[in-house]
Amino acid sequence: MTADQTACTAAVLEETPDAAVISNVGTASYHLTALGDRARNFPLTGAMGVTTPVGLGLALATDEQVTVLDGDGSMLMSLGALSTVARLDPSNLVVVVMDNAAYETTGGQTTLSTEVDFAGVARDCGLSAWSADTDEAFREAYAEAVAADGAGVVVCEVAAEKPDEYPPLDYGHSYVKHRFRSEFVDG
Ligand SMILES: Cc1ncc(C[n+]2csc(CCOP(=O)(O)OP(=O)(O)O)c2C)c(N)n1
Ligand SMILES: [Mg+2]
Repeated sequence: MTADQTACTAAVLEETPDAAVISNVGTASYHLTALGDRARNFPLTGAMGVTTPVGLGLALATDEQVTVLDGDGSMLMSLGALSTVARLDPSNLVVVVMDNAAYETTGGQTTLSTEVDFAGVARDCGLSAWSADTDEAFREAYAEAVAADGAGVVVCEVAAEKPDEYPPLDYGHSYVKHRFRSEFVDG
């Protein structure tokens, strides 16, 4: 069974409407952007593998809710970041791993996520972790992770697909950066 990435991304925005949302390059950012423009969205448009580290840095710099929408390929690339998240353990950080078992953005090549228990790794690092493979289970797990003490990881098994339609990021990346930054520094 797999959850629907659009529905789960929408659930994040419904459960935590004011959250800063850092989304992985590609599919995760397409799903987020498809739900509308938001100054508190930070869609990464370059390197994969840094989504969770960027979210961790932000969570340490603000008391507000920070939610990462990572991909399985990106998470595999920086798996060690989970041990740093556990050590620093900001309770305003939730890392969601949208696990579609593929590098969907670059053509759907299979990843090794089927060999890796992300929730188990997160727990071994000392984090609270949840797994979900339906929209309802994801919403419940996400709400629990937000409410829990300490940082949390929610692994969501999703179908490998892009949203039907999503607006292009037709403004510059530096505009996104400055708009996002002003929310936390100047806002
Ligand atoms: C450091 C780096 N390596 C490779 C790429 C090319 N690339 C962009 S998205 C992507 C796939 C990402 O896979 P995953 O994190 O599982 O996200 P999905 O596309 O499945 O949502 C790749 C290989 C990149 N942008 N940056
Ligand atoms: Mg993937």
